[in-house]
Amino acid sequence: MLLDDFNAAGRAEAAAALRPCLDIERWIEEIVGSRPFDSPEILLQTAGRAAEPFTDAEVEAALAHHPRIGERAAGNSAEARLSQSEQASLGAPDPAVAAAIAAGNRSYEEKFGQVFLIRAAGRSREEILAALNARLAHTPEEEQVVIGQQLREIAVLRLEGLIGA
Ligand code: 2AL
Repeated sequence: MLLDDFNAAGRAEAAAALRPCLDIERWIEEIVGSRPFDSPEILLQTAGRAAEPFTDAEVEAALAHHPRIGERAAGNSAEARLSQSEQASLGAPDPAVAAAIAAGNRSYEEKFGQVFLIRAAGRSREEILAALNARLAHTPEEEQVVIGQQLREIAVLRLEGLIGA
């Protein structure tokens, strides 16, 4: 979808285009209502700041859409395909690193009661493992801030892909 089409689309169509990037209604509404955007850069800047900060409930609902690192999103929805391509960008896993990430995912979920989320695109599996281990030392409050940032980074990258920026 080109920026001109996104600017001209009806509210429902524009919202539907944004939802696979990040399923937080307040975020979607703020962006849809801020149209028209003069450039892709301004759209991406707006998306990176919209609805800041997310509430805990918004984060929890948005997290439910993300498969664990190392696991494939089920189905063929736009969102599942985006996740599959982000995780594919990590390349073939070294078995030891994959096992360490799986163990780290379990420790993370035991400690924080939610899935470990990180913007995968642009990172190696080793970098993800290092981040996972570092984040395991966080308090829940610190982690909530990081998760909000990661959701935004994933959303902005997906949006960049969507409008071909
Ligand atoms: C993901 C995912 O599916 N794509 C991405 O960037 N991060 N999942 C995750 N648990 O971090």
